[in-house]
Amino acid sequence: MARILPDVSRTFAEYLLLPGLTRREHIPRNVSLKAPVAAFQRGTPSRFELNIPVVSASMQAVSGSEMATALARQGGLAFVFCSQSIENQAAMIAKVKGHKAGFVRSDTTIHPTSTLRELLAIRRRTGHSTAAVTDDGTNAGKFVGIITDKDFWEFEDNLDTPVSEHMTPLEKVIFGRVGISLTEANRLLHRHKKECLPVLEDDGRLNSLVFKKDYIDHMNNPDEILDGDKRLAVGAGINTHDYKERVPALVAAGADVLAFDSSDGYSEYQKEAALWIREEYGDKVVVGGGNVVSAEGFHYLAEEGQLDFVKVGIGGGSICITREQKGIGRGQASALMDVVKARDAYYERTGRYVPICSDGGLANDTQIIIALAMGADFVMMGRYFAMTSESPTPKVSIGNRIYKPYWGEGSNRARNWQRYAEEGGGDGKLKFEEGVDGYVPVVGSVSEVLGVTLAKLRATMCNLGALSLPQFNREAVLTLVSEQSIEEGGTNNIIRPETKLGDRE
Ligand code: MZP
Repeated sequence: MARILPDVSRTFAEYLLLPGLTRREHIPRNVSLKAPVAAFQRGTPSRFELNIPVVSASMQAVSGSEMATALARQGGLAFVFCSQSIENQAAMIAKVKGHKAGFVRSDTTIHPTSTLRELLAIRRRTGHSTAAVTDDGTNAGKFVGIITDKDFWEFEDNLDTPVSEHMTPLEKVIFGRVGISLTEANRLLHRHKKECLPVLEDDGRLNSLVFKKDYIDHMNNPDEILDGDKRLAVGAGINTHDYKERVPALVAAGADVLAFDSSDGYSEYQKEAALWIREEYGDKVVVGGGNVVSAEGFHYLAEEGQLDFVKVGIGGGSICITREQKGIGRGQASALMDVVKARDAYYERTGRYVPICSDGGLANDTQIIIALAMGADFVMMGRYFAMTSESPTPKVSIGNRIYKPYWGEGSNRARNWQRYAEEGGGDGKLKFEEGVDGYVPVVGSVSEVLGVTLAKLRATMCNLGALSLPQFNREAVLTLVSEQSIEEGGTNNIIRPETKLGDRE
């Protein structure tokens, strides 16, 4: 006979936190939001930590290189989507890695005989206004000059004249040599009042560029996550089909963390693939997986599959219709609490701590806070980031509001049949969808939305008397709420001016 769990499947919206004792030291400035991503043994540090407990979903409409750069700068991590060719995904990873704290590989490079018109076309493609000029037009060619928008007027100068006529030639350029430290490079920029410093090899070839703008960004983003070579950190989604080719390409491109992107990870495919990665790379690669919604699923992946972290959540995603289509899934709060309990017992028994990621279905800031209080080490979100200016989709105007398209990886649009392999029947043909295609309002930049969310998180942690996320989980006392108490929690019995459409919550 089928087994029926005694407890109802619950969602985050059904819980509230009770405040704990707030002491004088409990102020937002003192709160640490560090979160481990890689599994670790009791008493040893995690091999990879986030500075804020937030990652973006491995989805076409969410995580490209722009999202990855923005999120790493804030202290989080993006998982660049894997529903694309290995080459394209590796190129996106390499682009993020090009942001070496200060030293950037030029992506806007031109030949001296190319015209201003050609330069404008390249600039439009890359979105950058400074171009290095090299003898062969590549970013590893001999450096001959630099051209920025200060060197010509698009609507006054003859756009058919060559770049060489307008550029600042090598003789007049302040540059550095390979080996120069970032501090020295920034000092040169400061002293000579320059915006960009080319760094050249001994034989005069272009190595990299250092921008004043990046120095300012760095000073404004003290939480940014860098690898050992001072390059921004980036994650990548992987699947259980082409991992033997995809993983080596992503690792070579510099991916710091990998995560299996699967709607149901409790499978032999995922365990086998995870063990293959461990055998090939040992502890050098941080790899997580999922998704699971039960203690059994957690043990299978964390213990038998030796994964570094486990994602929890099936069917809760904003674009997900898995529960309707197949009748599988579980309320996100119940799933999370069961897995956290299993993880804590496993840690107690073995001394190995496996971080938990709560993935999908977080409808507002409060639910992010509740998920972390319940013991998620970090949260993964799609919709939240799809709404920002850094998601890879174009803005569209509907009525008098600006939106961006957002679609599930299991939708016809994404055609991510590797994530939902069985549904594809292996023949690449869609039998039924598990995700939908829709629009979300545009809300601002990653740093703007995270600024608000994290301010609320820090404030709640202070209310509970917690200065770190593990302490937040230990101190958390939650209560189930009735429908009436939810109503009581909103504004009630007053008249309010109309709320603006598209407000985030
Ligand atoms: P959300 O933040 O938009 O609510 O949910 C994002 C999560 O939904 C992703 O991280 C992934 O686990 C899941 N997802 C992505 N595509 C689908 C689908 O097409 C899906 N069903 O469920």
